[in-house]
Amino acid sequence: MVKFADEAVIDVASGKGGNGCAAFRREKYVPLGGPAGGDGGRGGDLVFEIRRNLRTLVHLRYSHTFKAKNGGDGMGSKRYGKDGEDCIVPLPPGTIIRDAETNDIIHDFGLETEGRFVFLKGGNGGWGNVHFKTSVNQAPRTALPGQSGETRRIKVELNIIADIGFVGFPNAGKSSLLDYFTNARPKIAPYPFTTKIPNLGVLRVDDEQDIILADIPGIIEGASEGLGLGIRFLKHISRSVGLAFMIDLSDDDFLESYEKLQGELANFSPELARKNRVIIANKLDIPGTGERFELLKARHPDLTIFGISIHNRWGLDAVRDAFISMVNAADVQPVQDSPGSGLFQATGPFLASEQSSAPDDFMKADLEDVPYVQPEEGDYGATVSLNRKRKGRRK
Ligand SMILES: Nc1nc2c(ncn2[C@@H]2O[C@H](COP(=O)(O)OP(=O)(O)OP(=O)(O)O)[C@@H](O)[C@H]2O)c(=O)[nH]1
Ligand SMILES: [Mg+2]
Repeated sequence: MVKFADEAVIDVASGKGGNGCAAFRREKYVPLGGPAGGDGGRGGDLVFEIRRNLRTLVHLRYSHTFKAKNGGDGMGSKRYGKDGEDCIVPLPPGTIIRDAETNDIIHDFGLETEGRFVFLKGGNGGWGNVHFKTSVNQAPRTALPGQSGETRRIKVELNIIADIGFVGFPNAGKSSLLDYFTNARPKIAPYPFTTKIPNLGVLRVDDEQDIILADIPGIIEGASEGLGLGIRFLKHISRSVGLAFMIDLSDDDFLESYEKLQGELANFSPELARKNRVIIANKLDIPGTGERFELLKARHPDLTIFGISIHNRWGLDAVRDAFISMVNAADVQPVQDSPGSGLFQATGPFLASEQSSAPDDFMKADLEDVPYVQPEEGDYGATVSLNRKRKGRRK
């Protein structure tokens, strides 16, 4: 697992143009050779480059200043200064650039997965005295200085682009589901707020497609007012194409969970609250949860509800298929235009007998030796476990 930086303040600067030169041609047998001072070279640009294989801002954490090279000065014999080299700052997709002082968004790279963006142009080189020769002034001594470059302090912010974000109360089994579907190994434990920073994992569909799943810390009622770990982590799923609401059927609050979670989401962002979703009712292996599952379905007849047990591996293939359909549907139509909840029809009743039963020692595996990173005060990020690049989507 990698400690993950999702914000950095950096100073960026483009290069200064080189100075023009004031010089004269001095050559044997060429009297009054005239002005021969060359122009200064252009200063380098400060360029942002989106690289799809980058996932973090960790490369901005330790070097804070990025400066393009200055242009070279012009020289005699009409030699021009060299152009300054551009400075390229690599950024992961999903990066937002803000002004460090005002916090205004300067540029949002959104879903762009590659491309270059010239942020600060280098200064032009100054003219050498060859440009100033006129009929009345045949020996100009004027040459212009190079234009200075620009400097700015900016805040670079990363919004993880997950395809599906998990939302749920603490202890519902979100991390367990991520562990089941992906190569990520988040900490799983029978107490609330086990997950303190978001975890990402890749669900491998086939050679052409991967789906990125995001497990974020549990939210509780009042999270939007700062209770629990708050809802700041919701920003990490704000660009996902769909949400999976995880409901713990062994929790006595199971019937109201969905509305409460939805309320917290709406307080964070109405757009997030409108995203396509499925409900996943977990822990069906616990006695008495079957009836609760029926009650939950009756309460939300218009929503897709899957009953699963991660311990017993029940119902998980259907969830996987739903994730794939949700992502594929979003590739065809923009998320904003799609209907909020009507995309998926309710599934048939959960039939335990149809599911393969697997040894329930799953999840009891020793996860203790997985390194766990405690976020520092005021510093939050995510763990990422993305071993495959995404291909063929979101070009
Ligand atoms: N009986 C049963 N327990 C489960 C199942 N899935 C997960 N659990 C248990 O539920 C507890 C919480 O699981 P986590 O995956 O850590 O839950 P979480 O939603 O990530 O919790 P936070 O990180 O605290 O928000 C663990 O003790 C799991 O072993 C299941 O299908 N059946
Ligand atoms: Mg967790």
